[in-house]
Amino acid sequence: MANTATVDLIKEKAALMRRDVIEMGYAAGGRGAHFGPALSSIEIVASLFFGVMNHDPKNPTMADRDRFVQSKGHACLALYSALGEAGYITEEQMGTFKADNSFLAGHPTRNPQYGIEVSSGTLGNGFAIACGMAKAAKIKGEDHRVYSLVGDGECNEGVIWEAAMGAAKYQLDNLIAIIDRNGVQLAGTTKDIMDVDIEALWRAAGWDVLVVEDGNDPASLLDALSGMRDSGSERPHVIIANTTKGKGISFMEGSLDWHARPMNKDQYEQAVSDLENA
Ligand SMILES: Cc1ncc(C[n+]2csc(CCOP(=O)(O)OP(=O)(O)O)c2C)c(N)n1
Repeated sequence: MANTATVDLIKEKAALMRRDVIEMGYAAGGRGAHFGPALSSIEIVASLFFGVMNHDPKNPTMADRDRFVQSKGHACLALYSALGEAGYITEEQMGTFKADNSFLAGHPTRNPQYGIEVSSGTLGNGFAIACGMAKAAKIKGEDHRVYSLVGDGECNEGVIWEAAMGAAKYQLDNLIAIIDRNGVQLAGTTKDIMDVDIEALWRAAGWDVLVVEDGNDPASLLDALSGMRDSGSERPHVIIANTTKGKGISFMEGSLDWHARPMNKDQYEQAVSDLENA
């Protein structure tokens, strides 16, 4: 059972991160932001940064740190908000999201000094890099884990399966993928676009598979993440977390309209009110 104090901390951080996502995305003005994809994954990212991973914002490149690879890079606001709340980046830096010359671009750009391990945004590639990082850790005898956040739509990419089969072949038990199964992609639902049984596919690729029924619930996520981490299995691990796209904002939840777009003042005020009344 997850530790209550840790669950409370993750809930507190998740609430702050949701507010950060809205503030950063609204400040980006007409450039817009991927609100829905970031909001579905907040509890997953918060659980990793504030409950599971071995990392130190004061020593961001320490050799034995666990690595977080956000393969669904378009949801970078979830990562940036965690980096802000953990102390890797300042509030002032967060305010530069998508501004010219900012290192906080619309998709993550590798910058380990600030906790950004991998450039991502081309779906599938971040996960493949995560597999390579886990293999490299094995070769070098390093004792850390690699966590990779993957979209359910992203599982339509061929590179995912090539990399997943390789990870199983090389027994990368230091690799944990988390699928943010929010059921909505860019232009349709995952069911409409490619109706496949991803649980069966991951099993067939040779991975240990665990489904989390409520992937926006920190206690369930913590149990799954620590269970997978400590399972003793030689296979790589995947957690399929059922989430809600746009979680926490009334007019975004489950909506196809809020994959990515600018937010106007009325919408911003409604979003802030939703979070304040949550
Ligand atoms: C290789 C590639 N093809 C297409 C895109 C455009 N694209 C960006 S996000 C997205 C949908 C991703 O859906 P999903 O993985 O379910 O993530 P969600 O937005 O639901 O979190 C697409 C098709 C891309 N970034 N990379």
